[in-house]
Amino acid sequence: MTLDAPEKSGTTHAGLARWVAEVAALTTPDEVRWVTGSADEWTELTDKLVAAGTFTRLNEDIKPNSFHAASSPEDVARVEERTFICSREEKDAGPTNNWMDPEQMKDLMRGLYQGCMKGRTMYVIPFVMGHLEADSPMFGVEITDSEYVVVSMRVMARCGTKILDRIEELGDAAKYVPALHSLGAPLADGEQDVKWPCNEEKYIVQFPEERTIWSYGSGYGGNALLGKKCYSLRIASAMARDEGWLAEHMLILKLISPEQQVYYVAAAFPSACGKTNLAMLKPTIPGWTVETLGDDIAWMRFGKDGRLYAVNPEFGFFGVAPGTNEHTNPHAMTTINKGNSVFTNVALTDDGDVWWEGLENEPAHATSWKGEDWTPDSGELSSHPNSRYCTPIEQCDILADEYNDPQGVPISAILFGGRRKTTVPLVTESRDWLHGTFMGATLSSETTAAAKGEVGVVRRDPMAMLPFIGYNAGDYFQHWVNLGKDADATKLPKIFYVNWFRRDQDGGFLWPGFGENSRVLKWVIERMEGKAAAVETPIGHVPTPESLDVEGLDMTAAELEAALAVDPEEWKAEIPQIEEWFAKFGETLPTQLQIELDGLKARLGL
Ligand code: GTP
Ligand code: SPV
Ligand code: MN
Repeated sequence: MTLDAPEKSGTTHAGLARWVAEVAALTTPDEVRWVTGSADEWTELTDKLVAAGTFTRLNEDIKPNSFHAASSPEDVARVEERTFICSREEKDAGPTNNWMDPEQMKDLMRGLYQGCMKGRTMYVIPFVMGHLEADSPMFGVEITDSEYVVVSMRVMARCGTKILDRIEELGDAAKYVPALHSLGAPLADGEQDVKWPCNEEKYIVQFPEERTIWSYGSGYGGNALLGKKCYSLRIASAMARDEGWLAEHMLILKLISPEQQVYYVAAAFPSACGKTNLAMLKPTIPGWTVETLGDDIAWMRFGKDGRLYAVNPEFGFFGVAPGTNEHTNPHAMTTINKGNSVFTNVALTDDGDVWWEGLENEPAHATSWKGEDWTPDSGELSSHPNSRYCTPIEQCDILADEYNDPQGVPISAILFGGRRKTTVPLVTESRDWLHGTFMGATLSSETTAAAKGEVGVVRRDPMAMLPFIGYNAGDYFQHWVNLGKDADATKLPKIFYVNWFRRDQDGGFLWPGFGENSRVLKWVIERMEGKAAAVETPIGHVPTPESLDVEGLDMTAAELEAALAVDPEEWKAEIPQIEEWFAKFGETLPTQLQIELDGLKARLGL
């Protein structure tokens, strides 16, 4: 889709015009600009960011039309403690979200927003998550005072005049999510701006009943690109509950077998746990091919044929940079090397390229994300562990054609997975939808640098959605249970639980991961086709060592056995943690999940 179109100085949509005027009156920017999505606008804004020192233009011969940015060291990740679900009643936010009364929150934030855009330009970004041609296009309008946000939004979502035109055509029938963002960094007359303006005080707030987002104080990714986590997961999950569909933190991939059979797989792993890598997997087993549909978010609705269809609402990848290289993710490398990308909090090399830990060709000298001299002997990371590339999805060389289909693709299998050093085997097949829902609801993972806070702590992260469920997580579990109850069981995706991150005694990964994960995908497909063997264990079906294709894999029989092992003692130790987790939900915990837990305990002899 080309988004070039003449600039608009306002809108004929009365409701939208009123909201923009109200926000401008409150925040007092110097100027209001309507984002068009044109190529000239991109050039103007990126030039402005270069002049401000926020962006460094990369070497045109290496990465054309691409930029390096370094954030304030205080603004490098999502801030879960500062994220709120402001439903009218506290119980509707549930035990896993921060909550405040919506009116109280608005009073507080109006105080913060008062005059907060002084000295800056206020940009109005009309956007749509998913396809403009969808039956009910999912519109949004983000107001922001950050050029970095405008540029990044243009990569991550379909934005601009074309979208506004459609909103105006639909008039009052156009439903859109108003999403207000400010850096919280007004400029006094003549005051020189800093490279990365933001505010120590941060609020990332969703009003699920009003379908509204207010964000303040951060310029970073998920806190500021409001179409992404705030809309497509937190607000959309509340819409999905009301309307009978699912908004999930999932990648979508297309898998083609040597027999040219096509399967679509969705997978939910917590932040920085391997979605982007699996989405662009380059299979190591002969004859199998993977194409990409999405790497972070899936919206799934039942089709007329009773199958669950998934759409990726995004337009770009906002991927973890460290660890990305020609071996782990060659297709991501091809995508970013085409240019038109923004790199945040990675190192800048002396020849005007970017570098990060794990990338090939380590430079002898670079400028670290902190702006300091860096050499391999510095003893410091050149890049923040949550540094990211922001790149257009249409540049992906293995993007599936179906990406452009507003109906989406029918999902055959859903994988849940997390980072666990112990206990959780490489892959486990659930018995049915309910058992799979139990696996998802009890999913656990070690925390990562994608959110502020301690890294490596095991926590429950249900369906990889802990920071993203826009309502009561107990009700969310019930929603999953209900969808399964109302569906034709033979058409539901089969649910599996994977763990690429199990360790041996020396702390090394037991499973080589990345392209080798194709072996697990093959087993998943063969299970569904009734072709692969499995052993029944208390937690579900796991592969027999012979049923997994390990041809050509450099792994001993003992290592494979360790990767697949289900140790009853480890699982017995897991039970009190699951009980403690479930106890949080009180009456909102679906009885079906309690029954699943009781069944697991019985099978473990407890
Ligand atoms: P978000 O964008 O934060 O939602 O994360 P994501 O789930 O897309 O994570 P991503 O694929 O970017 O992976 C994050 C980290 O996990 C990177 O450092 C990868 O190198 C590492 N990783 C991904 N897949 C594997 C794997 O199969 N094995 C191992 N050991 N590491 C992996
Ligand atoms: C995540 O944290 O899960 C991300 C990055 O995908 S962010 O957009 O910052 O949420
Ligand atoms: Mn994510």
